[in-house]
Amino acid sequence: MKTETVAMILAGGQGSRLGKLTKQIAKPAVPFGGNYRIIDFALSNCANSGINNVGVVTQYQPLVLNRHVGNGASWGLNRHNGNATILQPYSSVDGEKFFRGTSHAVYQNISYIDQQNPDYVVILSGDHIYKMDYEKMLDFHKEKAASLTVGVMPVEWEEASRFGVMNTDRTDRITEFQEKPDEPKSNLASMGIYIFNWPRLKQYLVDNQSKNRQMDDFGHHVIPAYLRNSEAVYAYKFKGYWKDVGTVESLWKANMEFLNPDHELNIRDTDWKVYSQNPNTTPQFLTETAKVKDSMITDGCYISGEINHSVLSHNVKVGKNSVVKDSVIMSGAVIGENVTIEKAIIGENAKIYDEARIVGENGEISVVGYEEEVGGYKDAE
Ligand code: ADQ
Ligand code: ADP
Repeated sequence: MKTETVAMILAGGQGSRLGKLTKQIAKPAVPFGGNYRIIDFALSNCANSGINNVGVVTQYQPLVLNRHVGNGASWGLNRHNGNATILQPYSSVDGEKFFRGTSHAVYQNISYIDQQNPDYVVILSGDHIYKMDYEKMLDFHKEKAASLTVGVMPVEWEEASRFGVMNTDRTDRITEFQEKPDEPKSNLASMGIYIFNWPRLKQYLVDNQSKNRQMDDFGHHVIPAYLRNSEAVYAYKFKGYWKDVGTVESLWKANMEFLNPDHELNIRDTDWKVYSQNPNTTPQFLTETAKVKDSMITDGCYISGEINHSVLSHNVKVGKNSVVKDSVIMSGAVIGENVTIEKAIIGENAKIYDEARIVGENGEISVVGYEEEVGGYKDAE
């Protein structure tokens, strides 16, 4: 059977910059915006762009991610002969197990892609919050007769060294590319979103592997090799909201922006829905002492305290006289009575005991990790 396009979502990064939040959970599986997990945005984009064959490449702490993604039915990916497939590292004959970098992870999954015999492969990251029609990017790719198209956006100059940056000519052809340079020559950044002609990419990955040349990372190796060989590499300019939520600050900020009813992302748009796999839980319940404003409260929550400008995921409990402000509380967290939480992120299933105070200060966000416990007997020393 012939499939025109296969998407590969890279969801294996450790997310070490999120610290305690990703100790036991892969970054793309981290809850976001109350109802969602980060990877829902990429999965929904695939479904909405008509790409139904999606490989999700995992590596680090994939259990929650596997359970969440399943076969992709929650995103409608199981229609039209498609589905989502979780791709985990396996031991090969030469004993190689873990994916070394982004393109090496694709190299290890050549057989999955080949089974579908596609013309194009769309490479995506599992940790970005955005809505994007990949079909429009594919149209651009075809129009330009490109070998590789990179999704790009201008970023602040101060931020540019965190990204792959490039210069283009008047036809949007990329003439120069630097991966995370100390001294960026441009602020036009790669979003880490690529469309490749599959037969050509496969040739690069296989040939260089057999010649033992480094071809493990898209930004460091594959794009520079394409440019050296004068492949047709083009930049597709994306306009809209896009955020890499790889740090505590960016994750907190993106959640706060999400609370804005006039947010550019417009999650209430019925033409481009963001889907998720939701737990079957009870309706939220606000007791007579609850005070809630300017907040997202998800199913299963049980609130007796005060919630102001905050995002609460599923099944969060907040006890009497507790105040939660400008914060993100992830699924299953239990907050006792007389607790103060402000400018903080509370990880999944964390337990915050009575009287605890968790307040981000001096521009820092206070973080309680996945399943971490704060207060109670621990403070009694
Ligand atoms: P980074 O985001 O720093 O830069 P990287 O850490 O390589 O790139 O991760 C990209 C994605 O792949 C992440 O979602 C990560 O979780 C995942 N990933 C990393 N290693 C993996 C592996 N071995 N197996 C599976 N998944 C893996 C990239 C580009 C830059 C660009 C930015 C935009 O290299 O040029 O500017 O993305 O965010
Ligand atoms: P961060 O930069 O916050 O650590 P990323 O998800 O971007 O988050 O991943 C960073 C790097 O960690 C990637 O280059 C990736 O190859 C590497 N990495 C991914 N998984 C593991 C792992 N299981 N052990 C060690 N390093 C890993």
